[in-house]
Amino acid sequence: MLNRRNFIQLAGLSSALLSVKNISAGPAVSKGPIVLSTWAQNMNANKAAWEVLSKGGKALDAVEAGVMIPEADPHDVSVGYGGLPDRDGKVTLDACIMNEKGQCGAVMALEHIMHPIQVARLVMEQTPHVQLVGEGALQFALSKGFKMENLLTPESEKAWKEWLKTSKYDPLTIPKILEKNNEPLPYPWPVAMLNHDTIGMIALDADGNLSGACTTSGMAYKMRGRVGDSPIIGAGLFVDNEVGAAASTGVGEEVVKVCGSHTVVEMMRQGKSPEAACKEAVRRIVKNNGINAKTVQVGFIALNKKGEYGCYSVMQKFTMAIRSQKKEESITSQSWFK
Ligand code: SD4
Repeated sequence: MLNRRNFIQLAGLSSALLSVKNISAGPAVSKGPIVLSTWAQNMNANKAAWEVLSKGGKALDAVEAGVMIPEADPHDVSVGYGGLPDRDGKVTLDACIMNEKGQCGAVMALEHIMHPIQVARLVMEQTPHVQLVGEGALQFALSKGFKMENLLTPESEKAWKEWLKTSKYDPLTIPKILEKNNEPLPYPWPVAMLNHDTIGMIALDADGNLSGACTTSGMAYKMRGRVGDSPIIGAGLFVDNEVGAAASTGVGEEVVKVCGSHTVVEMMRQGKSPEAACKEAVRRIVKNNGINAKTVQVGFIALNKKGEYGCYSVMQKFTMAIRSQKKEESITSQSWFK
């Protein structure tokens, strides 16, 4: 299995190739189905989505199956099982899903359920609502036959107890660490690094339909009850089947403030390439944060109806995983701050 360092190195290589290609060939494009995910390590998740897409399956089923991989992976400390808890030691999950008809569902601050994305899909398909939160979301999940599980692994509990010694909530230290070490960080990663593995996945199927999913345990050691961008339609995820789809990762508060993924899709509607559309959302985040912008990491991924795709981030080292008929790779995003 590739470790994070290998992924990042691979990403660096691909990025060099891609940037050369982009100069002459315009936006990267895929003919036929394609799936994109935030972060290189989600190539595994793309693989599960590709199982569905390559057989002519629906983008909606593909993204659901795809994001269930990190949800069940105890080593992914930003999603589902093994996700780092809030400051009170509770693992609380945020997820949303959106289909080609503009239908969507979300759960926020859901506890004890391994696959929040499945619950989000049921909110979309079987309730008159779009969002269920906390206790109500849990009751709904249990009524649909989901089992309560302990999602706090011994490793994440240990990390939380270690964090309690200082209790300093500091999502903004990651970029500082990354800047200092111009190298991929060795495992085990510093806790601050662990805030950036949320999966946002968007896909185009063989019928030309788009769907997306986003799932996370949110920022590590957040306040109890805090909800980020990931389960918010228009922030962590947005799909408009006439235009394209987008998803985000990073400091959710900043994404919410600019309706990030919706902004990206609207920019594509106005004719921008996926990368340029992501860049415009990033520009607004940078503008909002003034001199502190360099301490905020946010990354966007985007895909349009033609199969063109791209990404862009505030800080360096954001990566995107791609799977299509021709490609299984990860690329490193262009970033506002070099
Ligand atoms: C949040 N956007 O809750 C998420 C955090 C994230 O990888 O992306 N983690 O704000």
